Amino acid sequence: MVQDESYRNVVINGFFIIVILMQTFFSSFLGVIFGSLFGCLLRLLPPLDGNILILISFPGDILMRMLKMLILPLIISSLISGLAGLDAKSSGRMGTRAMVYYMSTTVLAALLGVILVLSIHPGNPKLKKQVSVSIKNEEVSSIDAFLDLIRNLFPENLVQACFQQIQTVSKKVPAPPSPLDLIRPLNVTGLSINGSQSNSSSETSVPTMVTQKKLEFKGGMNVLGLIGFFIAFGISMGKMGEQAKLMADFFNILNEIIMRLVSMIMWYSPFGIASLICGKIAAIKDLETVARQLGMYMVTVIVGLVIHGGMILPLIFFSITRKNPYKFYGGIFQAWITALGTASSAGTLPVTFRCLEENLKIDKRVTRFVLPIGATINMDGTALYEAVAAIFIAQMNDVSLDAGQIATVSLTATLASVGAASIPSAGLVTMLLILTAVGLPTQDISLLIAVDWLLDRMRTSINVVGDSFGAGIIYHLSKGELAAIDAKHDAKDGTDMVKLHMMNHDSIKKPTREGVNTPQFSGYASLPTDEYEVQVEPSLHL
Ligand code: 7O9
Repeated sequence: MVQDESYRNVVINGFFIIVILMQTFFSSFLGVIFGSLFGCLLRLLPPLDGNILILISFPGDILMRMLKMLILPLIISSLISGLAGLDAKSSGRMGTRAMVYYMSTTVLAALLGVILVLSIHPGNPKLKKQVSVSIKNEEVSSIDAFLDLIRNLFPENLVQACFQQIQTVSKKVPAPPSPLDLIRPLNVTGLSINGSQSNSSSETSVPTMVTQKKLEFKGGMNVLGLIGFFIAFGISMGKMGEQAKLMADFFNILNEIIMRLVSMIMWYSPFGIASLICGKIAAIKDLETVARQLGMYMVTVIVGLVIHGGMILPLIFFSITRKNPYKFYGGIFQAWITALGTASSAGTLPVTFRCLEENLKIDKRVTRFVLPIGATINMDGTALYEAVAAIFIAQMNDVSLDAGQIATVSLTATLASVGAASIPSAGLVTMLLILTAVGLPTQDISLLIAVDWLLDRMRTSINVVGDSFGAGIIYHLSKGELAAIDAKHDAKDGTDMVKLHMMNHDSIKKPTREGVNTPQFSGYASLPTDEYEVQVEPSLHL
C-alpha cells in the first residue's frame, strides 16, 4: 500500500512539474509577444509610457521581491544543514571539486569570449563617433577592491552584513596647508597620501589635491561574509556530531519550510516572469539604432554564451558523468527561464534549488553546500561578457592589444566575475577594473549600457546553468563519499527505530506523537529507495 502511495505521489509530483514548466514556457512566450505589442503602442502614445511600464512590470517586481525575500533564510539554512550532514573530510573534498570546476569553467568562458571577440571583431572606431554619452569617470583601484573583498569576508557585525557591505571610497580633497607652507611659500611638490604626486604652486594659490581614502558602508547584502561565517558554523556543527543534533534538526526544518514557500511561489512565477519580460521588451526604444551600432557586439556575446552553455558545459558534464546533459537541461529549464526573467542568479537561487532537488534528485547535501557558493562566485556568463566588452572597447578605440594585455583581460575578467558579488555597485566597478588594468578609456562603458539589460539576462542564465551543471558533476563525483557517510551513520545509530516512510527524498512527511519527525542528521537524501527506515534515537539527551 505504501508502495502505491509512493507511486501516486511520484505521478502527482511529475504532473505538477510538467504543468509549471509549460506555464513558465508559455508565459515567457506571451511576455515577448505582449511586450512587443505594448512597445509599439507606447511609441504611439509617448506621454503615458512611464506609468504603463510600471504597471506592466509590477507583478514581476512582486515576484523578484518574493524570491529575494527567501535568499537569506535559504542560504543560512542550506549551508548549515548541508555542511552539518557531511564530515570535515568530505566537505573539504567537495569544496575542492567545486573550486576546480568553478575556476576552470570560468577561465574557459573568458577565453572563449576573447577568441570570439578577436575573430568576429565587432568593434569599429566609426561607431564611437556616432554615440557620445559620458558617465562620471570614477577612480577604482584594484588593490582597494581586493582588500574590500577580504574585509567583507570578515564582517564585524553579522546583522549588518545582511544588508550592508564595506567599501573603500577615494575622494580628491584640497590638502590642508602645512606649517611648512606658511613659513616657506615656495613651489613644492605635494605628495598625496596614496603615494601619487601632484604639482602645486603656492604662488598661483592652486591648492594641492590629495586623495583621501575612507571606509564606507554601502547598501547590499555582504554575501561573502555571510557565506564564510555559515560555512564555518556548519563545519563546526558537523564536528560536534550528536551533541549538535538539535541545531541540525532546526536548520533542516527551516530549509524544508523555505523550500515549501518556494514551491508556492512557483505557481505565481509564470505570471511574474511574463510581466518582467513584457515590461523590458515594451521599454525598448530606438531598437534600430542600437542594433546597428551594437548588433555585432551583441551577436558576439550571445554566440559565446550559446557555445559555452550549449556545448562546452554539456560536454564537460557528459565526459565526467556519462549522462545525457540535455536531459539535465530539461530539469533546470525553469531555473533557466527564471534567470532570463529576473537577471539575477541570487534571485533565481530558490528555483535552482528546487529544480536540482525535486526534478533531478541531486543529493541535498551537495546542493545545499555548493549552490550558494556557486551563485556567489561562479559566473561563467559574466566572465565571458566582461572579456568581450573590454576587447570591444579596445577595438572601438582602435587600440590593438598585445598578447600580454589579452592575457590580462582574460585573467581580470575571471577574477572580476569571482569577486562581483562582493563589490558594491559591481557591474560598473568590475568593468572599470578590467579596463584600468589594460589602460583603456573607462568612460566608454556608457556605450554598452544601452544593451546591458538584454545581455545581463542572457549571461545570468548561463551563470545559473553553470552552477547547476557544477552541482550535477560534484554529486556524481561525491556519490561514494556520501554513501560511506550514510553507511557509517546507519551502523552507529541505536536499535530503537521509528519507521518513517519518506518519499522521494522528502525529509519531513508525517508528524508523530513526539512532534515533527525530522530527517536523520545526515544522509537522508541520497538513499536510492523510496521507502526506508530512519533511525531516531530516543536516547538523545539534549
Ligand atoms: C547574475 F548566494 C546568495 F544567494 F546569497 C547571493 C546573494 C547575493 C549570491 C550573490 C548575490 C549578489 O549580490 N550578487 C551580485 C552579482 C551582486 C552584484 C553583481 C552581480 C553580478 O551579476 C551578474 C552580472 O551582472 O553579470 C548577473 N546579473 O548572475 O546575477
